[in-house]
Amino acid sequence: MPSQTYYITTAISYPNGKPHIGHAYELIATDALARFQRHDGKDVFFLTGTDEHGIKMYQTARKEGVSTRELADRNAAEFKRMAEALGASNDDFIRTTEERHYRSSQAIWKAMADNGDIYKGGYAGWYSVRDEAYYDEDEVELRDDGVRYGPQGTPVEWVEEESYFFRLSAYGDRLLELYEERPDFIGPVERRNEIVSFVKSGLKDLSISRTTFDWGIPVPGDEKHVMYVWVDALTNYITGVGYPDENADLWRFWPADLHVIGKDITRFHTIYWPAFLMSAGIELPKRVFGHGFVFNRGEKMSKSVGNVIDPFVLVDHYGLDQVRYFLLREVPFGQDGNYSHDAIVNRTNADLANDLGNLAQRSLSMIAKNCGGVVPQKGALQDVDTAMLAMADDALATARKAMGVQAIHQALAAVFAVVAEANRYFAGQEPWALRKTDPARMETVLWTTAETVRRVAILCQPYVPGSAAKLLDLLAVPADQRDFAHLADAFALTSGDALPAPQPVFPRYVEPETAA
Ligand code: ME8
Repeated sequence: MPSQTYYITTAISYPNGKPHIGHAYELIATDALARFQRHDGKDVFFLTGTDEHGIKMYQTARKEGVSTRELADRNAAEFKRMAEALGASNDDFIRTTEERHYRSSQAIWKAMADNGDIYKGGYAGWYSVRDEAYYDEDEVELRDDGVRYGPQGTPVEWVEEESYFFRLSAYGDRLLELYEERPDFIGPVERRNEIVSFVKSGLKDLSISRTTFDWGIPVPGDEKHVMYVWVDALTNYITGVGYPDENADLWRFWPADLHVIGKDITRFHTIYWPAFLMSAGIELPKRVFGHGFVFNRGEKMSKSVGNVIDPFVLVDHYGLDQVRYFLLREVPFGQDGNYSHDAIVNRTNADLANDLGNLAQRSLSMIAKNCGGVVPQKGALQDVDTAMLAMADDALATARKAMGVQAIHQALAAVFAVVAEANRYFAGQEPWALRKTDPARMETVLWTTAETVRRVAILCQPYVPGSAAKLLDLLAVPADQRDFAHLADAFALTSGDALPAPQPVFPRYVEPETAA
């Protein structure tokens, strides 16, 4: 039986600058969700990429005195490098300047036009270049500095030009029906409520082309116009799986199971995108999840404040899995969170080095010293042992449920509750004391501990893939027996199997010595 498909995407980032920690956060979280589904037996396709058109790109390039293409090439390369540095397991990386994407965007445009949803008119209204968004008069506020700002706090400018429009106003009722019939379409629930009330307040037709610059995808049949950047940006999700070729092998992944995005772009993904798809007669994605923002000690990061955190520096300094673990465990996914040195050091040392690292190191060292470097003999299990092992099984069920609603922090909490219990088990059973009094029981306790570490390591792979793989290597777990299906007793450690020499997997973070 072919396995069930699972298609997951991140937002595609504007390459008008280098990637920052917000981009890293989204990619790491989506990667954890993708890896989880793969280990859970699904046939996963994971897409990320860059959103290269629009006025923001055009203006930044002019400011920097380079061509828009050069700016896009330079920074898209940085985003690709970030995906590698973060250990992202994306199956493809799409750039909206690729030929395949021109074809796809023009095809969806034609499908919407054929459905009678596109007409030519004149636009006069407010536009935020930073958000690449149109705002209504009542969403714009004139502040003391004499500048008008949109609802996300970015400056807006007045725009008047000939434009094609999408008949968004005709989709209000169908969108409300969608949110009603499929309550899981938007997560978390706060985002859903915001969107429902926005749509209830009435939708206006949407300007979907521009004529004052040419950095975009030409409108089919009227090349004076380029498409509004969000029309082409959203279309990346279907380009990535072969649209408009619905016979493409990858098309089996559509509709997407999950679009992971930041909360600031929920409106585009839960109003415009489903309306475009309905118009073009394409199935809708199953769910859109708007995560929160990561701040630097409570402040919004911005280039002008100079507090932008470079993900490459972060990973070099703390280690990749330390950064991944921190971001996924510390911040409830869906809420805003803070980055700080103290918080990351605390998580690294308390959870990874002390709890999981020490458990593995102490049990494996004892095995190396006292059991001849092979998996210990498993004698008859006592209730404490079976309860310990069962807890790891229960953690899978909890994690699966949590990851299904993108509660990544809860999934991790369930796994680390097993680690905490395993530490209590190990301390309580005192295998070092049993060495003299009951060596057979010592071996059973060490076997149970090592087997718990195996289960925990399998469960940890989505979040800290490199370190989890090292742990599994130390337990000599074959590479093809590391999925969740292998948590079962049938794949448990076999007494007598040779083990490599134990090595520490999670180093403690030690403050670099302050200069004398
Ligand atoms: O919005 N914390 O691109 P983008 C968490 N091109 N997430 C953050 C963040 C922060 N501090 N800052 C940004 C775009 N993000 C469009 C998307 S999708 C068809 C087009 C998130 O480079 C942001 O919410 O501004 C978005 O999901 C992603 O990073 C890319 O942001």
